[in-house]
Amino acid sequence: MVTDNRIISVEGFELMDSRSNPTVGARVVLEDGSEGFAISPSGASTGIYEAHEMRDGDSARYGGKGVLKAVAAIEEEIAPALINLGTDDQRTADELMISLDGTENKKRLGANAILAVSLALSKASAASYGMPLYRYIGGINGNELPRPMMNILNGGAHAANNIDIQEFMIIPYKACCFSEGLRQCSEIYHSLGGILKEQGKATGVGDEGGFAPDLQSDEEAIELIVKAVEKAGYTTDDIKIALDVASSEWYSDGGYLLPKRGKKMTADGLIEYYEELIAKFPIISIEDGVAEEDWEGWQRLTARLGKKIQLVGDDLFVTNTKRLEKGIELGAANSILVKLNQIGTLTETLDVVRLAQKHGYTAVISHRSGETEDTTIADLAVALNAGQIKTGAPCRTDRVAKYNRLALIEKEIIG
Ligand code: 2PG
Ligand code: MG
Repeated sequence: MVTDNRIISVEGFELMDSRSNPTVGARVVLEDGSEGFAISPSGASTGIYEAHEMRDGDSARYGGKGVLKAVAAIEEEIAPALINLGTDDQRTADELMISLDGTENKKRLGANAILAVSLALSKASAASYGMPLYRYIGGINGNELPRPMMNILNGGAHAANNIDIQEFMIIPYKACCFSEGLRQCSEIYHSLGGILKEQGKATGVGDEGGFAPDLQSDEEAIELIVKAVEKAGYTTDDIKIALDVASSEWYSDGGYLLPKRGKKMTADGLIEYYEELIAKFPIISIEDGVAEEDWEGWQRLTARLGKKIQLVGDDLFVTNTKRLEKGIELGAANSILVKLNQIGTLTETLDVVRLAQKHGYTAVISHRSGETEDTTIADLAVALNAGQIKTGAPCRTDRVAKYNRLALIEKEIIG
């Protein structure tokens, strides 16, 4: 449908994320008075091929992490280009911003600036149609609530403990629906907290709300989770485990150095290690098992484990169609992690998910470790029938906001 509704204003804001770092917000207002507001998230274990997150580099403010330049890019360049544009075509607006930026990785205007505007525009358009965002993006077909992958124990770059693996997630595999899965995960989260307390271990949390104790080994983290599952009254048939190894963080000189334990490993050593873990524990998904540059390692990992479990490419694909095309061609991974700010526009994100689904790759919609109250990814997961969302522990409002949004969507769709 084409209307003559137009964009009348685009504003940028320097706001704050969950790690107390500045991030970019944007508001788009349409001629009919509809408004959309969105905030870009920010990663810590970022992939080297991600779109560029623009920071000021002025050490006198926020240790150089200010985003006033990105805000200026919105107000001085993006706004004049978008004002008066019709709003029915998100793709046209996103492509306009991409060509205005003119670089391969959005480094001139900043993907953090472009994404905030792209999402704010989609929300303004949804509001203008009187539709929730998931319905505007997904149409009448976007109805499936995702299963959460909840990161209840944090390590790697997201915690100051001695665990090398970044994320230990639980999946409510048998839950009938989203709200039941949410309840189960929350009960297990509390059960894990209780076990850690009983054992005299730290119960402080990491960046994504999962506990972050020091442990004997990374494997002990999985043992504790299995205990927590059982103590909460569930079995390992009900609840499965997913890991985000985030091994790009370990990659150097063609090998892997697990920084906290100081252990050196090869890609084949890692693959064997995963095989052992899968044999012992109910692990059904491993993300970034090998590094973003190690295509051969990915091919071997996929050949070995790709029929048994989900192998998710995060740093490997960076939500980028070209990198996913390469992965499909080489037989690397069987799933893609989807993070809007890795690529920088809603349109490109939708394109990459379509490509993945066409080639039988699953898509896991994901938060970043630096988040805000923005809940766009909850709507996106439903719009795309992705079936899976990774958005942290049921702890910290930046994570819980997404779960609460999904609970509301479930009520709307299912009643
Ligand atoms: C990841 C993410 C989110 P970050 O590696 O998958 O959990 O972390 O945002 O730090 O890249
Ligand atoms: Mg990851």
